[in-house]
Amino acid sequence: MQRAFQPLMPFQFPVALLAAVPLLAYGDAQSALDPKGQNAARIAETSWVLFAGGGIIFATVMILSAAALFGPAGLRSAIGRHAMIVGGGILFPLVVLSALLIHTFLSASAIMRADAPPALRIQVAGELWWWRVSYLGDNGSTALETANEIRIPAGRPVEFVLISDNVIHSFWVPNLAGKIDMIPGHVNRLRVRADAPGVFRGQCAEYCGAQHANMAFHVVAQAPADYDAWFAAQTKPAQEPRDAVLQTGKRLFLNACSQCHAIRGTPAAGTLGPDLTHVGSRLSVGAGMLPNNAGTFGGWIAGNQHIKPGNRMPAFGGLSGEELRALAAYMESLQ
Ligand code: HEC
Ligand SMILES: [Cu+2]
Repeated sequence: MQRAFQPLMPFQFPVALLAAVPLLAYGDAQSALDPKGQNAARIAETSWVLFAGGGIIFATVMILSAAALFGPAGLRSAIGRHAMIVGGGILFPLVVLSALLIHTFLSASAIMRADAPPALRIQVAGELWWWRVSYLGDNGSTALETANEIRIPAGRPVEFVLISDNVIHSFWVPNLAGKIDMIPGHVNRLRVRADAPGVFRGQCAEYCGAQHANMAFHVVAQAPADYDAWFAAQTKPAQEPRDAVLQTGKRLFLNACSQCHAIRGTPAAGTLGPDLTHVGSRLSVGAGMLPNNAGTFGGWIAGNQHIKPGNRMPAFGGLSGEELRALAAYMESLQ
């Protein structure tokens, strides 16, 4: 009979263990066990309390079972007493589970409670398969739109306003907070405060279609003064092409790409894809998939359907090498 899962062969164990090593090494940029914000710290604490509680109970039950099976007759009859069954079987779980439940409720309500009005509201919309990021002004209108990267001032409370107009996504930056769904027709809010400057990776945590696993982003927490400087630079229109190659790139862009992408300061005003006004200043290309440089821009433009099959951008494989280089250089120049 065929079994769905064959047991691991002895030589496969070390291989499986080795495969887990990169996961551990990668752990700190995207790990719920390495909290870098208040909200995540509460969740990590709750996990450890539950883990320790479960561990102690498991060990106790195992020891009692061993004693009941193999212990001397006196011990075995002590374990079999009526009081032991009522105490260990009913009272103990009631008390311990209630205590753990209360602890969990208290930390959950501390996470939801807003201690101060947020310094900043950022709306994040789950798209297929990328993130539209809008910094909201005081009146709720968009002061700045960008994509796939969220910068926040460290030490300040930030509120994420999470929406979707397509399917359900889930917004998760494990180092900063718990995950929360982005539901069409519904607004969810998430409070986050990063303890210190740092770069954290976020990931869609609800299956949302073919490229769900490649729907990632970065949160960059900066010292407040650096954040203000970044924000001021981002609200400026795009840089004008400095030389002939970049001019060619811009012309090609306005012909082939502007129906889907916006670049402020040019006639390109499409909204179907990410805003590219300062795309060269971001950390990644393709929603966290590739590092950000001229080479990966070129690769993305010509081969994005190989890199991220099914995504909503057509591949431009028919461009000449020269055209592709000009477009990629133009993207890179948009700092
Ligand atoms: C039909 C609409 C459409 C057209 C036309 C289009 N794009 Fe895109 N583009 C998208 C979408 C949608 C994404 C997001 C894909 C994803 O990550 O799932 C995207 C992503 C990108 C990205 C990555 C942005 C980021 O933050 O990761 C770049 C760069 C880009 N496009 C450049 C171009 C260039 C250059 C052209 C013209 C040659 C072009 N696009 C034409 C829809 C389009
Ligand atoms: Cu998603």
